[in-house]
Amino acid sequence: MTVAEIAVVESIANALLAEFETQALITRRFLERIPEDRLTWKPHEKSMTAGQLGYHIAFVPGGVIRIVKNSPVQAPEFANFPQPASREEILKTFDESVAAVRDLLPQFDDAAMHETWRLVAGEKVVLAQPRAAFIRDVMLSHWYQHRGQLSVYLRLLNVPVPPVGDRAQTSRALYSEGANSVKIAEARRAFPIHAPFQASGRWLFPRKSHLRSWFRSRSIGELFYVPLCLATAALIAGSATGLAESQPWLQARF
Ligand code: NI
Repeated sequence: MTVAEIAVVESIANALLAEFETQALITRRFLERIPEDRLTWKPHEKSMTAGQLGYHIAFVPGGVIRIVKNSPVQAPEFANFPQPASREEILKTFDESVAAVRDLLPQFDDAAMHETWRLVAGEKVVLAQPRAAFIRDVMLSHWYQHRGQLSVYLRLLNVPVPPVGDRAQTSRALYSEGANSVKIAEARRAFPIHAPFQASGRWLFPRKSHLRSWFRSRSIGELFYVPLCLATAALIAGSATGLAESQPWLQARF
């Protein structure tokens, strides 16, 4: 089955989960870098503190997936941004969030995803949209917006901002968590055939870790393709340099 075919037959929940899994790995690296001693720092008086922002990012996926279970639901207190006491508290909340998404998201079939989900305040409907659209908007798009916000906080605090496109690490982590067809498709999409060179920024000698991830995310067919390319290059080089005349093994037989 090709990647395109997998995408076509994939349920809405699985497609959202595959994206979430990839992005959760990246997001955790951002949260891990929030300095423990700057949790109450904020860039502007109207801004959240670094701790509040980290906690919000950690809580959002689990909070969203729990709230969409039933419909209608009473609107929670949106302006409630708890101040965590430690980075550990943020990471623990984040891991609980990820576990909740993995557990609850696959329980929604496509019919449930198309159902109109309603948020109410008393009798008044404040939001009504397909369940999938709410998950997409608030669990993912809104989450990315806050991760971008956190990257500015980290920059202002002189903390190196983690890369969001470290494909080698993403691919490696997907594999270490056990491969299934969705994860393999994701890893291969995230880590194309030229990636070790591109990711390393070194076109002749890519980093070992990038090569390893590349190797793990290849199909058997692609693994045959590389020696075939090398052999073809040797044949062309052999005939171009005249080496083929003295080395019969370099003579192409078509
Ligand atoms: Ni928010």
